[in-house]
Amino acid sequence: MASMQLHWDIFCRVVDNFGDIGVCWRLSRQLVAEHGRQVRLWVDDLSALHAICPTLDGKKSVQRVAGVEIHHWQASSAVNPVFDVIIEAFACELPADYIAQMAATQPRPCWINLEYLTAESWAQSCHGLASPHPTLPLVKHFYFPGFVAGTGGLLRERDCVAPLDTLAEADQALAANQTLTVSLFCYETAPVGELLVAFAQGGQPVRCLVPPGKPLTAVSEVLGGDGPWQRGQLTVEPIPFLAQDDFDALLRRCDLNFVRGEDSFLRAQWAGKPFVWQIYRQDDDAHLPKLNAFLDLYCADASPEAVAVIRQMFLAWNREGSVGEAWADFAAAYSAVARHHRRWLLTLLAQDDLASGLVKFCASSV
Ligand code: TRH
Repeated sequence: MASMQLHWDIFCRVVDNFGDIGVCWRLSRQLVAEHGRQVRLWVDDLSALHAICPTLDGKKSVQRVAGVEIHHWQASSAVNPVFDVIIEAFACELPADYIAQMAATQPRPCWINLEYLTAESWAQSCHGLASPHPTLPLVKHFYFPGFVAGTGGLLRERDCVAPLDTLAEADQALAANQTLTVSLFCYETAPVGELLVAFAQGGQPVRCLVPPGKPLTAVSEVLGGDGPWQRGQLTVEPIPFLAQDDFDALLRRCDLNFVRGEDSFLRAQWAGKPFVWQIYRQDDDAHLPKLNAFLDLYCADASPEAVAVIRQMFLAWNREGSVGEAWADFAAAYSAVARHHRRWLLTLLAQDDLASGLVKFCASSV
């Protein structure tokens, strides 16, 4: 069966937060469920996986969940035998003895470095590049997720996007001046205080759902105490940290999602509703070109009205402008933003998804 590359190893080191494991967990499950692959997922921090997959037993070094064989990856872990495809997520560095075993295996395994998602154009030129090992007869390939042709596509499971006509119906229902339900998943550096004031003073009731961790800490610092809170037009409700599939369902139910990082950023797009992204901050503002590259793509075919309010809101939420002004304009243009988002989804849905692209890429690169 080696010729169909049945066996896949995915290695993940949790740098911080949940995005690294969030991506690897989705990819692992999809390879099993939609591509019939057998997947071992090696993760160095089981508690991060447990948070997004509560059925996992955080004390077991090996276990199977959703058809994925999950291993607690420790310095002492014996990783063998060598599998057909090896995914090194986000340059997490494979164990040296495993690399030596890979070099001694025939046929040679397909070795992929799965990169972070970026809309910057260099991702296209770097996608698929080969990097020969300096001393061993091995080649690693760089696989770049992306929004456009020539990249590795986006993680998208079958049926993760609701039919677009049902999304349009929800948008019309909202136009009747109902309460706007908002999820707030952000870093502590977001201008949360400004946003809450803008919600409270806005022209429409807002129900804001806040998960634990950085988002709730930021909200508690502004409003005091543990909540729930009520201020003017705004009610704020703390919610539990959800299993990943339940989090996705929450994004689909909300009218607007504030998301962050990489994985929730993409999920909010699949949810089909207007969203606002807080990008993971980098030294020397290196995150800003990445944010602008996404805005350029996302807004390329938008109406002038939608372009202006989306840019203003995303930039303000990333501390490049006033959130109060941005929110008033964004809220007023909600329907135009929602319509634009559905058109954007149509263009994304025309792409091959990342897991399918990866399966094809690996088959063709050995
Ligand atoms: O947690 P993050 O901030 O992760 C980040 C980014 O991936 C960033 O690019 C990376 O460099 C950094 O980590 C190290 O945000 P992200 O990417 O949105 O991941 C959050 C994950 O948590 C996502 O898979 C959704 C999941 N989640 C749940 O499963 N349940 C929940 O209740 C919530 C709030 C999130």
